Amino acid sequence: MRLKALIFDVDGTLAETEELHRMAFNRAFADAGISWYWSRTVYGRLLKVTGGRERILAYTQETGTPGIDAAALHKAKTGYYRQAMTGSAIALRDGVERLIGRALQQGLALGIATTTSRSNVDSLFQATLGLDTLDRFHSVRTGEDVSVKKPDPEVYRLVLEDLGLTAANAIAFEDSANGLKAATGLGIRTVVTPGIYTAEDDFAGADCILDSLDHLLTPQDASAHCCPTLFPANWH
Ligand code: XBP
Ligand code: MG
Repeated sequence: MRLKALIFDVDGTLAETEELHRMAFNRAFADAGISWYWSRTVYGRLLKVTGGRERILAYTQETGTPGIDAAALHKAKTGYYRQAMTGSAIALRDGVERLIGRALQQGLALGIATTTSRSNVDSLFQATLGLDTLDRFHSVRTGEDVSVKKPDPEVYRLVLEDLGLTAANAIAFEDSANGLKAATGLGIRTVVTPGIYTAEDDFAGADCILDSLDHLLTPQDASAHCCPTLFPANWH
């Protein structure tokens, strides 16, 4: 089936954002007078729970902490994340900008399928490619649009519906086992670029695992990395 769309996860795939998320969580805890601190080790484990509010709830249960208002804490965290993103020198992962440019050049549709909120997607684009680039995405679906977050495929289903396409027309880009499950749950072919927190995840079922999306942009590289069959011959 003809390739018509590329659908991107955000956190970990477009950019390594999880350290900013972690710092924002910790700042929200400190400001609320809660004595939690999520180290990298703890956060790496907690990332298996997708969604920031859900992650707070899971930790509340795990630690048996009384009196936690997960929704309020998560709202504060989102504010701190925006602030941190605004002042940060965050960079997109290798190959992301060129891949988006190539897709637009080739007339492919672009989608976003993420667990995070729309405001966090906006913050990242504001700090990197600009909101005008985000406007060129034909579908942006977030954790706020779904009743169940990844690994459930709902967010991908919404993006495909928006685009009026089937799974066979799209390729998804993910960095985590939860994201991979969400995309492949609908039969979408998936390229995985493992990130700092997901290197040890199980990526069985991925069509291609790359350390960088740069490899998709030159023919020799793509052949060497098992991707030539995913993209049309005129792709490079
Ligand atoms: C990433 C996540 C997100 C972020 C935090 O999942 O799980 O929850 O860690 O975002 P994916 P929020 O990359 O698979 O979409 O706090 O805004 O939920
Ligand atoms: Mg991700």
